[in-house]
Amino acid sequence: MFLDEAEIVVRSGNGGPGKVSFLREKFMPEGGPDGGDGGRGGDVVLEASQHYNTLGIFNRRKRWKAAEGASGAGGNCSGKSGDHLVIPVPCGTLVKLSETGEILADLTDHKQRVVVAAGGRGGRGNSRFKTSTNQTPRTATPGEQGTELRLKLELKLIAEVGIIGFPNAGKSTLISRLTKANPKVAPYPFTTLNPGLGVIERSDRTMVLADIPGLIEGAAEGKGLGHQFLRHVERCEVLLHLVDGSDGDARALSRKIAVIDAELAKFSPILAAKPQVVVLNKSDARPGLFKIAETLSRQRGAEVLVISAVSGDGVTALGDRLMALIPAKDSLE
Ligand SMILES: Nc1nc2c(ncn2[C@@H]2O[C@H](COP(=O)(O)OP(=O)(O)OP(=O)(O)O)[C@@H](O)[C@H]2O)c(=O)[nH]1
Ligand SMILES: [Mg+2]
Repeated sequence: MFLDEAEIVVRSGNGGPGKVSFLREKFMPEGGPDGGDGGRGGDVVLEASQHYNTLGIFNRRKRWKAAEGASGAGGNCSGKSGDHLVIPVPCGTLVKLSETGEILADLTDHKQRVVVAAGGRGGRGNSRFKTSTNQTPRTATPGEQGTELRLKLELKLIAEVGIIGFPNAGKSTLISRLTKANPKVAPYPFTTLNPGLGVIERSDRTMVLADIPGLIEGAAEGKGLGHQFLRHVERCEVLLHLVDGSDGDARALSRKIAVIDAELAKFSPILAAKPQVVVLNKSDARPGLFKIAETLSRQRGAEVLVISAVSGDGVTALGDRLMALIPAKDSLE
C-alpha cells in the first residue's frame, strides 16, 4: 500500500526562569523574598484530524516549536505558561521516533491526541528558598529546557476516489495524468496487478485516487483479479467508472457499464450504492464519442463525461468534477 511519509522536528517550550525579588513597601523596608516561579513551557501535541488526508503540510514546514513559559515576577506572581502547540495530522498517522523507530502513537480517531514532548517546568522563585536561617535568599532556578525530538510520521493513505472499469479501459493512464503516480500502462488486459494510489495536488487541497486492477464479468465470484481489490474501494467516497469508448455504440457501452455495475452489486450493497461518475475514455480514437455520452447521460439521468487520458482532453474538467463531489479536506476547521 502507498505510504505517505514525513520527518519533522518538534520542540516543547522552555520553562520560564524563577524570579529573585524582595517585597518593597513604604513601611516594610525589610520585606521578605517574593520572587514567583517561572511558567511551564508549552507541550507539543499531535492531534488526528479528519480534515487532512495527506502529510503534505509537513513538506512545507519541518520545524515546530511550542511557546516558552514566562519568567516569574515579584509579588509571588508565577509566570504565564507557554501555549501548547497542537499539530494536526490526518487520521491514521503513525508517530515514531526517527532515531529508534519506537512507536509513540497510532492516531486513528478524529481528535485523538498524544503529547509527544512535554514543556519544561518553570524555575523556582526566590521566595521558595526562604529558610529560618536565610530570610533573604538570592537564589532562583532557571526553567527546565524544552525537549527536542525528531519524529517520523507515516500515513497509510485512504483513497477517496476508486477508479473501476474493465481491463484496458485506461485506468492507469488516467491516474498517471491526474496525479504524479507512474503506474505501468500497456495495451493488454491485467497490466495492473496491485492497486496503486495517486494524489491530486492543487493549491488549496489534495485528493487521493486508487487505480485498481480491471474487473470482468464474474469478478464478484472471483474471476480475474479485480475482486480481491473491490474491498479496497469499499472505503472510497466516489467511484470513477471508466469505460473504453474507442468502439461500440451507445447500447454496447451501456451494456459494458451494466456488467460492471452488476458485479459491484453482487460484491456488496455498499459498493452498489456508492456515487459514481461515469467517464468515457479514448475520445481521441473515437470522433462521435460526445454524442454517445449524451445518449448515455439521458438514459442514466446523470452526467457522463468524455476524456482522452492520452491527450489529456477533459482530464482537468474531470478532476474539477471529483473535487466538487468530495468535501474538501486538508483545511483547518
Ligand atoms: N487512444 C487512446 N488510448 C488510450 C487512452 N487511454 C489509455 N489508452 C491505452 O489503452 C491501453 C490500456 O491502458 P491502461 O492505462 O494500461 O489500462 P488499464 O485500465 O489500467 O488496464 P488494466 O490495468 O489492465 O486493467 C494502453 O495501450 C493505453 O495507451 C486514450 O485516451 N486514448
Ligand atoms: Mg492498469
